[in-house]
Amino acid sequence: MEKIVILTGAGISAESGLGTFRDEGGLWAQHRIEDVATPEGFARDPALVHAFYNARRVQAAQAQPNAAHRALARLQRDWPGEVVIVTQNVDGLHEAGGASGVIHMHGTLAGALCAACGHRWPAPAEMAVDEPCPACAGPTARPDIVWFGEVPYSMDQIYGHLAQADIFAAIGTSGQVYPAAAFVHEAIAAGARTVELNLEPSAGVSSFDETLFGPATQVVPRWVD
Ligand code: BJW
Repeated sequence: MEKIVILTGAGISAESGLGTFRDEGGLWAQHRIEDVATPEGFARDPALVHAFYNARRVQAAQAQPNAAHRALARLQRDWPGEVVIVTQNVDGLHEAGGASGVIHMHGTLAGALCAACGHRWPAPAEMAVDEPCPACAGPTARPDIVWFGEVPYSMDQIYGHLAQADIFAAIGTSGQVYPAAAFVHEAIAAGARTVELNLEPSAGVSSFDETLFGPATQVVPRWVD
C-alpha cells in the first residue's frame, strides 16, 4: 500500500482568508521578518511580536477550513495506505477540516512556549509581555512558533516519513524556506513520485514530476478525487 506525504504552506489557507507571506501584499510586505519572526526581534521588542501573533491568532480563530483542507482529510480517510500531512502553517485549519496526526513543523498559534524551560501550553487569546510560564514561573512566555534561525519541530519524524514516501505532494508553498523546501529532494531519493499543487510555479518547481496550477480549493479536490 502506498504512502503519501503531503507538505502544505500558506497558499492552502489563502482562500480561508488568511494572508500568505510572500505574495503581493502578504505578511512580509507589511512586517519586517527580522522584527517579528526571529528570536532576536522578540528579544528587542516582545510587545510588537505579541501584537503580530495576537492579531493572527484572532484571524485564525475566525477562519474556516476550505475545500482543499477538507479534501486532504477525505484522502486520509479513504486512501488504502497512509497519508501524512506535514504543515508549515500555524493556523490549525487542517484539524478543523477533519485531518488527523498533522505534523506542525513551524509550531502553532494555539500554543505558548516558555523561552526559559521549554514548557508548552495552550496560548490565551491574547499573550502579553512578561507573561509567566505555568511550569517555571519565569516571565518568559512566547508564541509557540518556529522563527528563522530555530530548528523546526519533528524533523526526525518528518525525514522518517519522507524516506518511506511513495508519493510526495507540496501544496501552496513558495519553496523559499528551508528545510521544508528541500523535502522534495528527500522524497526523490526515496523513489517517490512528486507533485506540486500551487497557484503558480514555486522556486523548486523543476524538481517535481507533475504540476497542477490553480487555486487550492480547485486543484486539491481535483487531485484527491
Ligand atoms: C496559493 C494560493 C491559493 C497563494 N492556492 N496556492 C540560506 C540558504 C538556505 C537556507 C537558509 C539560508 N539562510 C538561512 C537559512 C535557513 C532559513 C531559511 O530557509 N531562510 C530562507 C529565507 C533562505 N530557515 C530557517 O531558519 C529554519 N530553520 C532552520 O533551517 O534550522 C536549521 C535546521 C533545519 C533542519 C534540521 C536541523 C537544523 C526555520 C524557518 C522558520 C520559518 N518561519 C516562518 C514564520 C513563522 C511562522 C508564522 O509566523 O506563521 O514560517 S517564515 C514563513 O515562511 C512561515 C511559513 O511557514 C514559511 C513558508 O512560507 P510558505 O508557506 O511557503 O508561504 P509563501 O507566502 O512563501 O508562499 C505561498 C505560496 O502559496 C505561493 O507560492 C503562492 O503562489 C501560493 N498561493 N494563494 C494555492 N489560493
